[in-house]
Amino acid sequence: MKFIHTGDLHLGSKMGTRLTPDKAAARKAELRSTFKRMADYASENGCTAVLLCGDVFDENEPLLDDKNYFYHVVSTHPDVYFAYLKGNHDTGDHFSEDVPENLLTFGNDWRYYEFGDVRVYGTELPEKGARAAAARLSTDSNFVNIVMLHGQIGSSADSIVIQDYVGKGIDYLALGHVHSYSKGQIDMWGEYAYCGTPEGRGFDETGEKGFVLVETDRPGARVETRFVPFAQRTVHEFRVDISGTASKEDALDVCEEAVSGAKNRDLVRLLIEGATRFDTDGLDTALENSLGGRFFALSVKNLSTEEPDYEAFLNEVSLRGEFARKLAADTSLSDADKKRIAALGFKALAGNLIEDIKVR
Ligand SMILES: [Mn+2]
Repeated sequence: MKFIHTGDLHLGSKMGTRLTPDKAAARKAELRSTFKRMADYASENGCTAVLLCGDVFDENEPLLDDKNYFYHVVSTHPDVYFAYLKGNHDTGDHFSEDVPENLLTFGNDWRYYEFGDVRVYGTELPEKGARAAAARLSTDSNFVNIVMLHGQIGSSADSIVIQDYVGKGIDYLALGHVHSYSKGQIDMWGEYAYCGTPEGRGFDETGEKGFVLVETDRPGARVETRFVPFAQRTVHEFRVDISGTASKEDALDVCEEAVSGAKNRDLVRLLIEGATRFDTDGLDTALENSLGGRFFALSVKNLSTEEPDYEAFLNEVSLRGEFARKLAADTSLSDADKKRIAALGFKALAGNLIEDIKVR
């Protein structure tokens, strides 16, 4: 038997962080269609159920439009069950008047659904005292036991404490809440996993996104799981250290090279770091101009600092040389201060300080 483990869809998410309104709207639509594609996948691959581990909607009172979309997908895939456990973003009682027959829901105490030799358990954990729920769970070893929960793994009374689930006969603990895929072992029988969001919603939700395919009738294993990449676009974050570059043009090349692995359709955030001997003003704009058209969205942040090598000018017969010599001779200044002062001083001498002052 096959199950799709997903969650944290956050349907209705604004997607507005650093995306233009039209791109945010496009991503909203993609998020929806990824849910539909997942339902199609379940149908086409003979999955018994889609396990929705919370935060299906982004808001407690989702827009009617998002609700309708969700129910439409559920009711147009009658051959698949949708087991919907609420998370911390969709706690409101927003099930429609006539819930489709294939939509299975959970409540404040443990409930299970039986599919042949598989039982799928779940409960919606309270914000306070989530740990108490673990003690009330009992499973039947005659069944393959899948448990659904939404919450943060931790050690406090309000979190999911994995230790509490040891020896409970769980074959697979399907978790929602953390937006990236990860897995671990409960005990010698069972494993747990966070499925992550099916689509990165902003520049902070980086990496490969998809769902977990859970198979229960594999030879030699009660449960076999694998992460299936399924997102339409991937969000990347690249950190590039330009300390070793000799010029702005050089740094531009290094940055362009750093993002070359991202696909054209992806969302890319580029963080430029390090200390240079040259002024990097305008590097972010230059990159936005040269790469902006290539990606679905690009965000460049220049966090590098300029540390001019004033000592290189000590012998220069010029105003700059005089300035460097004065700086070098000043014993009241630390090395770091001298570099900072040099950065401003060289800029002033080159006539570029006015703009800097204006900005501040
Ligand atoms: Mn979430």
